[in-house]
Amino acid sequence: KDIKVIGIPFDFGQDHIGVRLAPHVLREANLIPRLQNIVKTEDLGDIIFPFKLVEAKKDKYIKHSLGAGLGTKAISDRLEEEDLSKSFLLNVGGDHGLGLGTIHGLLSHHPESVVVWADAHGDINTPETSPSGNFHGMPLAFLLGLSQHPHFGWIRRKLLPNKLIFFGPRDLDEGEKDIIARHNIQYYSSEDINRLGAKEVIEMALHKADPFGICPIHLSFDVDVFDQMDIDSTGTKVPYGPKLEELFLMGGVLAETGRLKSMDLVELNPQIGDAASVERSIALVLEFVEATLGQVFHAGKEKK
Ligand code: DIR
Ligand code: MN
Ligand code: MN
Ligand code: MN
Repeated sequence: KDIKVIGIPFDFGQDHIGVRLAPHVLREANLIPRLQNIVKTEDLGDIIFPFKLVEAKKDKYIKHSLGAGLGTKAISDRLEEEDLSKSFLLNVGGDHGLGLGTIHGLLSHHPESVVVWADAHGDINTPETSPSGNFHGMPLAFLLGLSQHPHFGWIRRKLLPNKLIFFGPRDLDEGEKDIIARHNIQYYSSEDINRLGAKEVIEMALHKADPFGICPIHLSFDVDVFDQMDIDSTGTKVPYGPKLEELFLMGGVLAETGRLKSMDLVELNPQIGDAASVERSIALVLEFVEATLGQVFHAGKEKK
């Protein structure tokens, strides 16, 4: 078992280009050596998006729709061809729009995956319900097959709504609330988590999504799930997040299952905040990854 890290400087999902720098700054902050301390780690480099400049005009409903469509397809294709049978995959974004690509690609390896979407937001707007037109608020609508768009005609796999778990949302748009209710998607707000405890919440959620405890788990971690007091360097901060220790506990419980296979780390933007808060944000993100992956490999060792 080892770790593979791939940088995904995807920024078509929103308007702050700083998110594309996150893979670089995290490597500068010793992401790879810190993972090496846990287990053998291979850096696969970055996925390159060479078509940044081809899109000039804005789509009626999705900003940068051509970049978002081609970019997520490139991500999915890249992950599909990667040998992941013996590896934990860490996808370092980039904005959360990339989750369509990573999860679509991962579904080719593990079609029955459970996805834990840790986020202050729902990211399940359709182009019609989106108040912003930002694609990073829509990837789940495409993954669940609730949206069609010419630039996303390549999508051929679906995540089932009962395999999706929202952890920590507290800023949902009206259309998103409808979609979540209509599809009966498991939803645990930061209030639920602080009241019931992260361990209880995530164990209950996993049991409902996968009663036999056999499905691989993917964690799609938007750093804005942290309370805005804990993280400054991200584009859409929201107050009243889960406590820090509850989020670390969630990562730990997923790791302890022995089935956590992959993780997206998205929306860190080193162009937001002053130097000190950028440094603090990077440190927190690294600490979370290190703690969670440390437990993935620790738990694995004990089982063997
Ligand atoms: C909002 C914000 N729901 C939208 N979404 C964000 O634009 O669709 N997701 N910031 O991370
Ligand atoms: Mn913006
Ligand atoms: Mn998100
Ligand atoms: Mn978010």
